[in-house]
Amino acid sequence: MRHFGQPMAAQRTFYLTTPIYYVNAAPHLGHAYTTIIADAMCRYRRLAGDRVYFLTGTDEHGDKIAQAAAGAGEAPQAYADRIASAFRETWNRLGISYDDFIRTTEERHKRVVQAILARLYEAGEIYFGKYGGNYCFGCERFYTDKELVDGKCPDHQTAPTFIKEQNYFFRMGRYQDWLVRYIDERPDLIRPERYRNEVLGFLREPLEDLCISRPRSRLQWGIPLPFDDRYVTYVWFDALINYVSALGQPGEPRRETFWPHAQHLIGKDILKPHGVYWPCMLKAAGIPVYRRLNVHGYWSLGGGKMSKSIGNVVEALALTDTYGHDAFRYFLLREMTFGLDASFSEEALVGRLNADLANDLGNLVSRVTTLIVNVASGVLPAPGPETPQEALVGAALEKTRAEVHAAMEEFAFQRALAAIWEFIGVVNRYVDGTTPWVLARDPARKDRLDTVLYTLGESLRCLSLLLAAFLPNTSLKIRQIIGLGEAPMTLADLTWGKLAPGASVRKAPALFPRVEEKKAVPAESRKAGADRGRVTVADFSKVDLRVAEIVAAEPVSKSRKLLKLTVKVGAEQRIMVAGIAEQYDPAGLVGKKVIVVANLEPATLMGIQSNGMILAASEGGTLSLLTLDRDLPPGSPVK
Ligand code: ME8
Repeated sequence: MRHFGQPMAAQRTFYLTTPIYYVNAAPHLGHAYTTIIADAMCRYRRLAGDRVYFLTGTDEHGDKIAQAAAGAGEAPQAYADRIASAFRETWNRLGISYDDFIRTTEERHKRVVQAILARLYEAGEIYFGKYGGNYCFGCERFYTDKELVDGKCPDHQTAPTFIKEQNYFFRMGRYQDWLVRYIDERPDLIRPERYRNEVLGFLREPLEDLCISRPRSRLQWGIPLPFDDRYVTYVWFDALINYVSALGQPGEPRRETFWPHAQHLIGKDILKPHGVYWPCMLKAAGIPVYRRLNVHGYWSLGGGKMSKSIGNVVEALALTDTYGHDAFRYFLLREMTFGLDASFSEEALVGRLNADLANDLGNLVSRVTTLIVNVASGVLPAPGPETPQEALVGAALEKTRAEVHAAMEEFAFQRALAAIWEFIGVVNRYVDGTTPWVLARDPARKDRLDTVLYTLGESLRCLSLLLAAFLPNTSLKIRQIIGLGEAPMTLADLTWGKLAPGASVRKAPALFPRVEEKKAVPAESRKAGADRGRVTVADFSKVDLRVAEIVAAEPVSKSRKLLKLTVKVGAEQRIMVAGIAEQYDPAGLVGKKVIVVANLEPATLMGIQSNGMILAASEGGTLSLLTLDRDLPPGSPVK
């Protein structure tokens, strides 16, 4: 049976675009980032019930494409066809749910560009003139002296070329005052704030007219001007128009539906064309301005030890095949704060994979499904009476749902994921706190056990929905494990209690197998316990605290409280006996990283020699193991 809990919010129309990427280079990490976050956003909006159109594509005209084709010994069109297919194939492989892929060499695009040019020319918005200026071919635009840093383009670190020729110009300068006012009145037009300020900064300088053409004698590879076929249009005037040309001519249904509901997503490198040229072009052409420009920062390649092999951004993108598309997506979405720069390294990716995906999420799914299969034969029981413990999980879900929603309004993917991981933490603690494996031993507590198992199954259903936009493959796997398969879902189903009792639950294969770090054990940890051994109570600094990984855990026979744990501290393995059996399921402990006292005198407990002590906090009978909030190898010292 389907439930219709909450009324759907009014349907919104959402048109999201990525930049159209130049075909002079293979798809790389930077392109993948923009496209992946666009995909996550569109999936989220579709789940919210919005009418969504997601556009990406390729920018195929201009000097640098012509040069790249010549360098490859190919005709420009054949070259552009080949690279455009590489982009499309990459997005298909990564599961990008784009609705349309526009290429600037398509007729549908050229028609709209020429129509807009003709209209602007007739309206006197375009004139023929002479101009000399400093031109950066990397950016395909002129730079003012003020914008150059030490005489070089700040993005490409190359000296510009002085170009002086007769060309057509768009009277952009006319729109300066209008644009400043337009942005002033709309605090949300350009986000995050820093980029809005940057655009207003550009507009404090006099806005010059925009050169929009190249003589064909110098550049053949472009769209001919409808009013002078000795010229082709210059790259930005061609490229920016893709955002409307993909929707068709005015009057066509798609154009009428989705324009001006456009939100553009770009990297900070192309802020000026999108924040200044494009609104002026739209205004002059009598087309309403887009709704919002969302600007993200730049990835740089970090120099981690594992990453020696990553010399460039294309190799960085190849890691998506090594570690899986969902793990790669998770890293990009979680690691970069939208709007700021971030550093990419294989180590950081593996760290997040192990800590957040294998440990927090993967262990939760495997614990819960193993429990339901082992103690309820894989059939989700109907819940018995609820207690405050269940209410906490329900409240956490509500909070997460609201936080994800607020974060997604801001393109703050990192905040959305952090909120979802808080929910995962709440459910993991709920398992630890309710100890279902203990309840299962007592037939008199079956009602309580049923409530706990139902709560856990329902938590997985909610999690599959929360994760759907971000980790689509993982979300589907979880839904299959809890018997929901590919049944349609919407965010309106994110209310507690919708999973029908009786659902059949399967044991989950590991969603994210841990990746062994290839890193050498830090030198310091190899001498664990050796020369820091003289511990006195007064001299805390002599207590040798280390990160340790639990590799095996089993109950100690005849003891209610003790578990025998095998832990890895640096390169060595040790046995430690810990009084945590009433609070922790042995199977759920494997793979956890904990903090241990490594230089404690050995002690014998129930006949087992314990070589160290595992640290836990406790209050009112509740124990909580000390774990790491960021992954580090076993043996790492704690200071
Ligand atoms: O500029 N970090 O195309 P392009 C983050 N054709 N994002 C990055 C990145 C990095 N290191 N490197 C690239 C063009 N990007 C024009 C656009 S739009 C009408 C025309 C991403 O192939 C980011 O989205 O140089 C950036 O804006 C875009 O790729 C530039 O792609």
